[in-house]
Amino acid sequence: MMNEAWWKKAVVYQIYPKSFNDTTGNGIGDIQGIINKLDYIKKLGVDVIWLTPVYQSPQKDNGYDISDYFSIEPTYGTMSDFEALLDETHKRGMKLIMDLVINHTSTEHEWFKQASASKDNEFRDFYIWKDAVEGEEPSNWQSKFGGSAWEYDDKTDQYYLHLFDRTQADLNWENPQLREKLYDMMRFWAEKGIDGFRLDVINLISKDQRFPSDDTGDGRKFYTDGPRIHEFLNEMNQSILSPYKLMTVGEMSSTTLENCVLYTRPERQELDMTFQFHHLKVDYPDGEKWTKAPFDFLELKHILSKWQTGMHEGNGWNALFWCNHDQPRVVSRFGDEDKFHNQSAKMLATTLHMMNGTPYIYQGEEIGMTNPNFNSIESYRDVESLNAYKNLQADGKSDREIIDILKQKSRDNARTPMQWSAEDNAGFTTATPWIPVAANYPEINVEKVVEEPNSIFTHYQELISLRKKYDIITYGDFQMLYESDPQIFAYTRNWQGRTLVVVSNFYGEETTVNLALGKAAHVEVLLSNYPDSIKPSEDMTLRAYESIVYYVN
Ligand code: TEU
Repeated sequence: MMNEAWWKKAVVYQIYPKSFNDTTGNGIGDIQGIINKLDYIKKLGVDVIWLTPVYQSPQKDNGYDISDYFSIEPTYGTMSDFEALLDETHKRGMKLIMDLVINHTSTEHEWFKQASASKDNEFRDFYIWKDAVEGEEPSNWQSKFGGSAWEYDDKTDQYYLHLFDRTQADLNWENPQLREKLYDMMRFWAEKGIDGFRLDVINLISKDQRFPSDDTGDGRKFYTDGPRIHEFLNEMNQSILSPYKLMTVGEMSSTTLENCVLYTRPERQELDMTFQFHHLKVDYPDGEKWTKAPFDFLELKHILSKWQTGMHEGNGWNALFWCNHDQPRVVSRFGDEDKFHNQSAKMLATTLHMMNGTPYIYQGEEIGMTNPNFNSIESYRDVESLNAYKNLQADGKSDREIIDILKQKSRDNARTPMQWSAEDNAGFTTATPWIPVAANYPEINVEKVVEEPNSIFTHYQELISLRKKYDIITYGDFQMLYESDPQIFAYTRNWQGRTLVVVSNFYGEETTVNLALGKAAHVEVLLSNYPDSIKPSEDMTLRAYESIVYYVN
């Protein structure tokens, strides 16, 4: 009998199909391309594949704008291609979870086409429609992609809500018929044999039904971790998630530790684990994403320590990640993509993977892919980034200033094609890719590193195998060390009398650390990103980005 919480020892690999591998020669990745690379993914040692949306979609938001939940976007392939992917994934002893976007649909979804046809249409109440207030938008809520969150529909003289792009209309979760339709759809995919779901911005589905204007912000306090969220998740769990034993990870926008404990405490039967983003906003001064700024290292440590201890003590469960399809490449953001590329990528991987939770590896992270550093707006594709470009121009920023901001913050940083080899277009496609390949692909690619003994890839393999071998990584507690040190990221994990000590130099300058472990019975170096790391001692020198895992038993 599979252990109920098998995912606590699992590692997940996230695939962004559009940029993974093109086999049809149209410059866009496809499902057959993923099938052709399953042996590579298996070699890494991961247990689960998270597939970002492949449902039919007009692709305004690269598939997070779904127009038909029951069919596959033809650009990616057919339903039989998907079924082959699922079968081939299972044959290799891996699981596959689907990305589920049920906070909103595309405005090209049949439900929305019906709903917007007339006020008395049977599907009208599947979405959120409001009259103008004093001739203006119903409230001052702002879209996360810029501008008002309300779009006027002149056919029926009402506004509809869209927390993201105007082509992504929010669903009305207050409507039980809508919820049942969504559960039926989830059952359709569960019956196909998928192993779980990643639930897109799932903590936004419950809105304050007064839809009041927010005189202190952009309205998010009236729909984030909303009034009925736990009720809805428990209902979904009872209807689908538990009956089909599906693994679930909820993407939680602007959430709190208290809520994530409630979302993931097993006895509450809501979700298995949650993504939160507070640690990925430490380079957003005053919460502002669209500005060029260094990251706040002490804040990063504080946040991660708070979530590690808080979720462990609350019996919740973290999804651990540095990057995904919405975030810049971690080696560019928190490491050194030039001089210490190899060491810093490994340091970041070790620092995250030895923590308490289920680690997620985003495609290309395992070979140290970097931001592409595009120099022209012509290279960008992301709807959020293109909106930001227009808004920053309107704010009077020069093109140079805006490009410098996009270089650091755009979601396209993670969406450049997977770098398979030094061949044209990094072996991703024989056509012109839908988005340019990063220029460093001849130096950073799978073919170059997959057999290299000291590569970033082999370091991830070793981290994954440590997680399988040592239960302390899964069940141990978490204690941050030297939390106020401006350079060192160090912590311990304790379990059943044993201790894991993880110490990293987060920067490129040497530093010293006092790691006197007292009369420890037996200390061994489990893993390091330097071949000759020494045993712990009083005034140890840590070299540039040196990161060591000690096991004390
Ligand atoms: O992301 C939620 C979200 O808010 C992200 O867009 C991200 O947090 C933001 O860009 C940071 O500035 C999910 C999906 O991951 C994203 O790709 C979709 O665009 C979004 O929801 C809407 O479905």
